[in-house]
Amino acid sequence: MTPSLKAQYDDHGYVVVPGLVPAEHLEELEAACVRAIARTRSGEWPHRRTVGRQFPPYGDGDPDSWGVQHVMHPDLGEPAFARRYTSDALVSIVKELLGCEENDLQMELFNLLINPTSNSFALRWHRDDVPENATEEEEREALSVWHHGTQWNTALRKDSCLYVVPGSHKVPRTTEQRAHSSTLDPPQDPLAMPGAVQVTLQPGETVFYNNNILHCATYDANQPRITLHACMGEVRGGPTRARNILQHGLRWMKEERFARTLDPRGRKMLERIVKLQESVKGDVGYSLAN
Ligand SMILES: O=C(O)CCC(=O)C(=O)O
Repeated sequence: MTPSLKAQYDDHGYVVVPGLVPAEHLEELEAACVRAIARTRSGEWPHRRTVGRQFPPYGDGDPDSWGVQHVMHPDLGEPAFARRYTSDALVSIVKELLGCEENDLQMELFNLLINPTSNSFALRWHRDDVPENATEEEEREALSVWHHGTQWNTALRKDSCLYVVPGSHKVPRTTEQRAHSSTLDPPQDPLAMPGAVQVTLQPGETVFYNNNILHCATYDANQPRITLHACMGEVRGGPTRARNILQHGLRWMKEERFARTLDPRGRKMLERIVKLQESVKGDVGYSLAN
């Protein structure tokens, strides 16, 4: 018997799911992506991941970009992204993977991962919310906390950028894995990491992953990439998700004009993240150093 998606996700820390973008949504999503990417590359859209910066804050030091941030932002004017985020297909799979109800879900990040145009770039091995200098004990402790959220990449073009170490979301790094991930530099050869696999997505496929799985990525300036990159959490996570999510700067979500772009399900999800933002006092800081 094939294990359920949730069993695969829980065991390996990731699972690939085909066919979550219905054909009737594909055309409008593609068109929205093409416009958003063009505005980012021209410098008109300021919310972007800049080449040379691996994690937030991304700054604006390099004109070349490897990501478009905040694609549901009302200033971008692309409602196809929010429609996608709150679609039945996506919400039902997130509920299954998290084992929660729709009323628990909170709206989080929705970005695009793209190829840089002039400089190939890479991200070092990391877990999104556990620093690489954590001791083995600190790592064990951080990984023992249930994550209350899932992250995903949906490829609109074939995408082989992401590498993961299956099962590493549950266990601290071995001494050898630690040696491969202790540096702030991206790896020369990601497959030299013990246990690493390359995740290849065909257009339309989605990989859902626990973002504390050990992962890295390489971005080839000559290989077109258009990949939706998002996460959704559940309210039970409370403050445990705050830094990981709010470090990306989500104050714009509180504007009434954003709520007006959403369907009723989206508005409810938005209310829950706004509540989280309001419960956090002071600066959340950043999960990882650049
Ligand atoms: O490019 C990817 O697929 C992974 C991105 C990533 O690791 C991150 O945003 O932390």
